[in-house]
Amino acid sequence: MTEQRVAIVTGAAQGIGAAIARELAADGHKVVVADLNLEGASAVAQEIDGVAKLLDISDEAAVARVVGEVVDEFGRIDILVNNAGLVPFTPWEKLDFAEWKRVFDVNVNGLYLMTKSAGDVMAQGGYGRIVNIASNTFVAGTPNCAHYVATKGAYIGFTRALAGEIGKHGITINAVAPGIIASEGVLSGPHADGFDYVVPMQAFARRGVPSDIGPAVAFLASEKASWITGQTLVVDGGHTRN
Ligand code: NAD
Ligand code: 4PL
Repeated sequence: MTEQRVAIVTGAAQGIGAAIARELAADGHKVVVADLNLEGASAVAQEIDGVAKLLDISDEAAVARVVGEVVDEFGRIDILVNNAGLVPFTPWEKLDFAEWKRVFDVNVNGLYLMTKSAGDVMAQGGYGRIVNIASNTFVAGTPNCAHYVATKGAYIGFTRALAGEIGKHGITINAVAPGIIASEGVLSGPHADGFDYVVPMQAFARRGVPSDIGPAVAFLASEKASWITGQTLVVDGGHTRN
């Protein structure tokens, strides 16, 4: 059994984030389930003996407050999974500057705020595992969400760049790039039609589900992955091969 670690998973009230939270809890970690949706976060936290926190990752003061509360309660942060994000469906003709900025504010600015705040705590402890949830849309060039794909490219660039700066603190930072996954968010919107043309390109003829992503994240968040940093692992059932 490895040491119990303290993990924060953002956007963990549902979908891929909830599956990641369950996987980290199964590995024996204490998981902070952080989300805009406190009710959903509380349900997941209760199930895995974790802690729920109301959090908007794009709100600088809220991020500082939640990270401070976690440090007060547990004395450390070992694992950060930057999963929370907006998954819009916006054809280019409809993509105005307000929509562009809305998605960047959450996906990119939220990534910065969480990593800066929790990463500073990890640096003090001399150990850390950061896993950023990108997307295989960066590889596939998926249409109808150019702003979203641009933010996911930012995750991959940020992961590559920061790895070299925070290794000296014992921190690794990697990205996981899922393919289309039947999360609550995707199933409730027009991205759900994407399965019809993506599934035939995969190596396996079924829809990806959130529990297909959790194990890859948990591995990169484990002590075993100590020699892996700055990398992006595509987890998409073989949809793309890069
Ligand atoms: P989802 O929409 O089902 O769930 C997202 C969760 O994030 C929700 O609980 C929501 O409340 C929360 N959230 C949104 N904005 C937030 C904010 N500002 N602060 C805190 N929490 C916030 O999404 P999902 O499909 O599970 O996707 C999760 C992550 O996985 C996203 O980063 C997404 O880009 C990525 N991803 C999803 C897919 C897919 O096909 N579902 C594929 C590749 C990558
Ligand atoms: C292949 O990340 O990876 C749709 C919606 N299709 O959010 C994604 C694919 C979507 C994806 C994604």
